[in-house]
Amino acid sequence: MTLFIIILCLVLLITVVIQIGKITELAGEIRGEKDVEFTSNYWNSRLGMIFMVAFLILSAASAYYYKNYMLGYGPHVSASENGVSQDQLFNVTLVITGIVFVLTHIALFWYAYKYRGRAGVKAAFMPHDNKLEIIWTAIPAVAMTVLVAFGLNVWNTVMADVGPDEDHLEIEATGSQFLWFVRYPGPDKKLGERNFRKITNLNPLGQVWSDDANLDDMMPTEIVLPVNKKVRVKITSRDVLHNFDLPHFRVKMDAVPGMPTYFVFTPTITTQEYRQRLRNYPEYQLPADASEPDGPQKWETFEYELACAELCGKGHFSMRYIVKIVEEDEYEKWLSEQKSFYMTTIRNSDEDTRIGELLNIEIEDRVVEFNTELEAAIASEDVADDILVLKHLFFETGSARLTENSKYELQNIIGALNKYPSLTIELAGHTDNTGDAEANQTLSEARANAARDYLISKQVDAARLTANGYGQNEPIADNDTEDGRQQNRRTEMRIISK
Ligand SMILES: [Cu+2]
Repeated sequence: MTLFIIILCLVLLITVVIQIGKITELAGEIRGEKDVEFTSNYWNSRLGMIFMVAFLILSAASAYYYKNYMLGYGPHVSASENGVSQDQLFNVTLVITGIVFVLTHIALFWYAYKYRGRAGVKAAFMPHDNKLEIIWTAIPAVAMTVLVAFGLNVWNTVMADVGPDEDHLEIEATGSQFLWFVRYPGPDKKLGERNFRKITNLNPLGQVWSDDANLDDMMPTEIVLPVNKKVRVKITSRDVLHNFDLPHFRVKMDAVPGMPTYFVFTPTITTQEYRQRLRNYPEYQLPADASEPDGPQKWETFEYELACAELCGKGHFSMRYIVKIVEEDEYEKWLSEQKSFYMTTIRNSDEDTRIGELLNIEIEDRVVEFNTELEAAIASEDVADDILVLKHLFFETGSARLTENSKYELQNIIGALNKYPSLTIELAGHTDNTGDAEANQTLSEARANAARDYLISKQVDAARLTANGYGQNEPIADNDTEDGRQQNRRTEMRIISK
């Protein structure tokens, strides 16, 4: 029924329009049709001229009004090296096409005005004109050639890869519905191998754990980069097409599933410097949050950002990632605080394919940990600080046989003795209180001696080493709990003289 009424309404509407047309025609005939047409032409051509002027003025005015918001103008100079030439190319194109835009619009409306239909004037008939054809083909051809040549030159510079031995930082960005995974290579400066078949909830990039290069890779929650350092971003996608877009650096590249792409750029303005630039413009002196007029201003809260510039699905908008450009020393500090993804998330989980293995990365961590404690002890005046528990020195159960992995801890002691030539130490063995006290005493002595013997076998001067067993007499924790007993079964390195 509703449909019928709608159709009926439409039919009536069309009839009314046709009738109005007929009446207008009739009225024209009565008044003299030609006169009506010429009057209409006269007004249309004049109104067209007014429209043209208003249109050109408003176009220019709006561009001027918003200039401090647009990339490449006002405070938004390019924050990367490559962006400077891209902005230049854009401006040259804008000037050339801008001139053509203004001239063609003036010509369009001027001709409509000048050659409007008038009484007693007939249109000229122009069958063909070679000269005109040549002119209006040659001018755009030359303009296009100039623009394309300039553009190709910029393209080749911007898209150049890093040289084989060029100093640069390589990171990886993987687009996924709907977030970015950004991976840093860790101290080995190598990104580990990936295999999409290994992707799980815990391992979103499908990192292959048998590849040592993966073990120190990090996945921070923001991108931090040092200023004036060349960065190569390896861009991949896990599902659909995404686009890696850093507008302030004029960096933009598709993230294509199964086909890694890259972009090389050098940031030149730190986040702090960029904020200071914005600060000079009234547009950025407004409160960042309108409901908090006394809160921080827009320039203070500015952050560079990574966006996805491909409409990749309904959560597309959420693919925002903060990018911070900082000075070199601040970057080094930030980097040293980042943790390996494998060590924090995968190690000893169900997905760890290397459980039970002592990894190089762990050995290195232990070296750092040991040396930090040692240096604190050397620097300290307090005698209590001179006792270092050897946390990674172990013996087989009930015996004085050193476990295989204990050699790394003993190696740390050798390193300390080499570094500090006047250092002499005591190796102190301790047990918990389970079993016979006398047996514990003997075991602790045997263990301390085993550690000492090992060091002597590695060319350490025996005069710098003493070994003593303390049995169960010096607990550092409660012997009533398993955790406490474990802490009490220990070997210490006691500094005798520094
Ligand atoms: Cu996306």
